[in-house]
Amino acid sequence: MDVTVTEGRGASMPEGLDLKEHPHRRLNLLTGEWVLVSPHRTKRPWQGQVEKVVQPVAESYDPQCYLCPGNMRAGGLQNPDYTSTFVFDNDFAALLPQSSTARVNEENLLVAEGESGVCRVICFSPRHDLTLARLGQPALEAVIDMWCEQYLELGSRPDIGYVQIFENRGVMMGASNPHPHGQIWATRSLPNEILKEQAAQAAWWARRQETLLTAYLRVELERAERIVCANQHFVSLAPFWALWPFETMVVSRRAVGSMPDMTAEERSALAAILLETVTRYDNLFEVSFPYSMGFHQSPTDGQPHPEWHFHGHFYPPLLRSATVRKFMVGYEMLGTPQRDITPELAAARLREVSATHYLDRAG
Ligand code: H2U
Ligand code: ZN
Repeated sequence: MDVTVTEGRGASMPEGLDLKEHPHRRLNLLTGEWVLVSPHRTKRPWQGQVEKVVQPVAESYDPQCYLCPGNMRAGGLQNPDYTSTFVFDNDFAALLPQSSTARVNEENLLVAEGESGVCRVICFSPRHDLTLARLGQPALEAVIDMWCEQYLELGSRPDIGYVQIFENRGVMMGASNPHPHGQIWATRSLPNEILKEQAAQAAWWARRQETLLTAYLRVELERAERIVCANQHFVSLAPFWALWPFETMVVSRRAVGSMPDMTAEERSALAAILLETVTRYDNLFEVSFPYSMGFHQSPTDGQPHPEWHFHGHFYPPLLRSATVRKFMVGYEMLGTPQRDITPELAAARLREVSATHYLDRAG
């Protein structure tokens, strides 16, 4: 897909397209889907819903929390007195390992398939009051080690084709509890997003013997305008096709398929880039920044996946302040997702804020 870009403001439509000014659509290379960008629209007034400002919780232990060490869970089981990370099978799992995998097909009109899988909950820390942004490097490295173990354990099972690791952060994203935790859903079949990314990456690889994200990262590093932060092994950037206002993607510089394929140094650099990304998020509006995040890694379906390039997605809902969020409704449900603020502006905002957490700054 060729996109002609005209730099600067001078160009008048329809001959030139100024991505800073003119309505346009951008192609998501990973999914093959378009996103509508309306940069001229950022000044529209807002009289809609105002969200509550969420600050990190104060207590390091909450006797009512079902994730704190030693506490009773809603499912009736008691948590151990864990001191680092803690993983357990979700008491209200959306998937069950023993489900039938039979197919139903009535006249090619009513098509269904049994789905089996495993759902787990991961506590990142025994401390109730910490978020990913407040964990610190050693604790986050322990979380990464645990993500690796889970990916290997679940992924090695013949009935698991994909291991999705993710975190919902904040009430705005539907997180049920402020205690720092994430989830794993491991399924027999490949989830929708993975199928799309799989097809795009495989097509690119077949033609070029280079991963799609290796090529994409090269262009982004040359242009620099969408880079949020970077270290020796990872880059955090606002993707050209970002859909959420402050969406970012964390991409490994080396084309590794999954976390366990990373060297110890790379894993430690992954912890550092994740910490910096979420710290910059918190600093944007000086609140505990809500998001859904997760990692896209090689499927564990027993096939070779040279095309897969590890990356993480952060999808935060906040738009212009701590209290105004983006809704994916109307045209976005019925037509195409749309954004106002450009990814270039969002990346600049995230670069401008400090890499030191606002709660750690004196004064
Ligand atoms: P979220 O905050 O992202 O919703 O994750 C919490 C998960 O924890 C949720 O899937 C599970 C819920 O089913 N859970 C338990 O397994 N046991 C409990 O005691 C409460 C919540
Ligand atoms: Zn707790």
